[in-house]
Amino acid sequence: KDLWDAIVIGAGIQGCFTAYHLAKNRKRVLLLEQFFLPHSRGSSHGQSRIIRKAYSEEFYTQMMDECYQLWAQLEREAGTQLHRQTGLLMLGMKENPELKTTQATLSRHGIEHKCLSSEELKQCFPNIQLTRGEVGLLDKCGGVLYADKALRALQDAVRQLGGRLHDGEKVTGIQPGLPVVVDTTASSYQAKSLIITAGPWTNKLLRPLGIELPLQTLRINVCYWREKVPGSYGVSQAFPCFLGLGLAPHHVYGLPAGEYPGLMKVCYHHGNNADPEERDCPTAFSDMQDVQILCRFVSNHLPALKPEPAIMERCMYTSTPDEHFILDHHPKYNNIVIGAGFSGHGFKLSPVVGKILYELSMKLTPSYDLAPFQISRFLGLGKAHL
Ligand code: PYC
Repeated sequence: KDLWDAIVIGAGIQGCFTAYHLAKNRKRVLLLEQFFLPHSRGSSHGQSRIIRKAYSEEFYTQMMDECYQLWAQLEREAGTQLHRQTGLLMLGMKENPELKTTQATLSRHGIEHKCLSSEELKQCFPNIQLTRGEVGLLDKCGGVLYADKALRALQDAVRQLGGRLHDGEKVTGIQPGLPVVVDTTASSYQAKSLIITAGPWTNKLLRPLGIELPLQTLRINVCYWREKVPGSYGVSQAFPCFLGLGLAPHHVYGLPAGEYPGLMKVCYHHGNNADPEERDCPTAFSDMQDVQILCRFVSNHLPALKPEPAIMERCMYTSTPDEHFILDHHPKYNNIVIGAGFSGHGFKLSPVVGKILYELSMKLTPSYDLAPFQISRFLGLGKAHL
C-alpha cells in the first residue's frame, strides 16, 4: 500500500493551506474532504472575509505580516486577484480596552493607522451614525479577501504541486500508530502523519482518539442588507470594512457592498449552538436573537441600509473559550496534529496556520511561539478531556 507523508482531513481553508505547504515542500500529501467541492457546509464558503493587521493580540498581528506575503504569493501563482484593500475601521467607545490595545499594537509594529475622533468619523464616513460618541481606529491595510476564489485557487495549487485531493470521501475511522491508518467511505490509507482540520466535525473525529476539546459549534446567520441609496456603503465611497467593539454583547462586523451589488454584509460574531449535521433544520431557527441584535445595530449605526436583512446565508463557527486557535499535537499521539477552534476569525490567518501545521506534522521547529494555541491551556481548567 502507498505510504503518504501526510494525510489532511478537511479541505476548508486551513486544511488546504496545510496541504499547500506540505506539497510545496515536496511531501506526498492526501487531502480528504467529506463533501463534494465546492460546498457550503463548513466555515470556508461564501464570497468574502475580512483581512486586517489590527488585532489587540500581538501574536496575531505578527502572523498577519507573513500572511499578507503568502496571500500575495498565492495571487501571483494563481494569476487572480484575491483581495482588495478597503481599510478596516474599528468602532467603539474611547475607553474600550480592545480598541486601546489594538492601537498600541499597531503603533509598536509601525503599522499605518489613524485614530479618528467622533468629529473626524462623521466627516470621513457620514453614513455611519454615532449614538454614544464612538471613536474609530483605521487600519489602512485592512480589506476584503475573496474567500471563494481563494479557496478554489488554493485547491488548484495543491493539485498542481502534486498533492492529491479526494472530495466526497468521508473518514469513517482513524487507527493511531506509525503509520496512522485512515479509513474512509471509499478506501483505507496509511500515512506517517495526520493533520485534522475538520472544523465543526473535529470533536467527532477526536472522541474515538480519547480526547474532547472545549469547542462550541455555532450556527452563524450571514446577513446582507440592501442600501436605501445604492452606493452609500460601496467601494466607490471608499467605505471600509468595520468591526464594532462593545456596541452589542458580541462584535458586529461589516464589509462594504461589492460582491452582491447594492447589498452590504453586516453580521453578528456569535450564534446558536448547533450540530453541524443539523445546521439547516427548521427547528434551528426558533431563536433569532442574533438577527434582532443586528437589526437594532443597523437602525442605530447604518441608517442608509434597510433595517431588515435581504439575504441570509449560513455558516458554522467552531469557537474555543478564549477564541484563540488550537494548533498542537494530539497529547497522546505525536504524529497526529490538530488545527481547530478558529472561532470565526481564522480565514485571513490560514496561510500561516497552514505553515505551522505543516511544521508540526513534519517535526520542524515552528516559526512562531505556539504557547497561546496549546491544548494544555484548557487541561487545568477541566475544559479538555483526555
Ligand atoms: O477577523 O476580522 C475578523 C472577523 C470579523 C468577523 C469575522 N471575522
